[in-house]
Amino acid sequence: MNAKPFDITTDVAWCPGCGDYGLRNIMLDVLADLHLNSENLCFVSGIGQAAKSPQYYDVNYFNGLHGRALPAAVGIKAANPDMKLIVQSGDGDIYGEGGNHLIHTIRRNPDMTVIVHDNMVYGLTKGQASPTSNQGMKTPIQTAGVSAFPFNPVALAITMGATFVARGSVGDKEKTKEVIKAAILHKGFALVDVFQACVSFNKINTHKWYKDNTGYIPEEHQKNDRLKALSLAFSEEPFFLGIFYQVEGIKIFEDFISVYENLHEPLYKRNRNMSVIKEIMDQKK
Ligand SMILES: Cc1ncc(C[n+]2csc(CCOP(=O)(O)OP(=O)(O)O)c2C)c(N)n1
Ligand SMILES: [Mg+2]
Repeated sequence: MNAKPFDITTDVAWCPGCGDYGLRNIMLDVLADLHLNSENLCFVSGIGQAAKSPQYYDVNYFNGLHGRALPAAVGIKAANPDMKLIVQSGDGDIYGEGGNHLIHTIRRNPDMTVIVHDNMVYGLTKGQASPTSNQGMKTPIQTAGVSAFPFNPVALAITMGATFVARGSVGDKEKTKEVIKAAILHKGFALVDVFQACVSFNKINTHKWYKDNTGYIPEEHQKNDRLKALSLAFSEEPFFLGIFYQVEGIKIFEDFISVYENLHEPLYKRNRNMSVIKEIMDQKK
């Protein structure tokens, strides 16, 4: 018998010492503590080492194309608004290839939690720069050092109107667990950027680097103060951890879907009326 619900014994393709294990352990505790019903829970990811995470839990999941976790997640929400959705993927996947989807998914405020393994590198493809890589970092592709300045996911999410924005660090299991739990319980779009080391391909942002360069948001911070949240998001000394911004009671994506106005039954359960579909198609001939 497995020790924790949602745990499975399986071959894991991560390097020894990878921060992905730490986030996996955090997530197994979070899922157990929240007593989520596995039938109404779906994980979604894209491609990358981090994106393999859902394969290592005993859950329903959808593995999309690289960068395409969010459109798939929005589609699942539209077909079944009752589904609890957790997107878990990498910084390259969500902020790089999927960056445009992130911007526009935030604007819709779907009720889902997006957890990003932020190791500041493309791990799976062996160490190219990701959007969050430090300027100057040398990689097998960026041999003279990364010229672009880093993407700031927390500031972007606050600016776009995400209704919950936080950052955790795998190095602090207990506090990161609480942040992720709050994100999952939040109604609306929640982004949790999670700092973690890539021991094989990022020799700069090590476990020690994350420890030395992070600090918690002061307790007196009012989570609904958006401008203050934004100024905390710009800090790099330290990079703050905790909940930057949370606002409740904002209408969610699902509330705008007209087919649910008078009938709650999820679309996927409804019978298709083929004669109506045929009529529409015939009109287009
Ligand atoms: C369209 C497309 N472009 C590029 C790739 C190659 N590719 C696969 S994973 C990946 C980067 C993954 O980085 P990240 O999301 O940070 O995950 P990590 O491996 O670091 O956990 C890339 C570039 C791909 N699979 N598909
Ligand atoms: Mg990465």
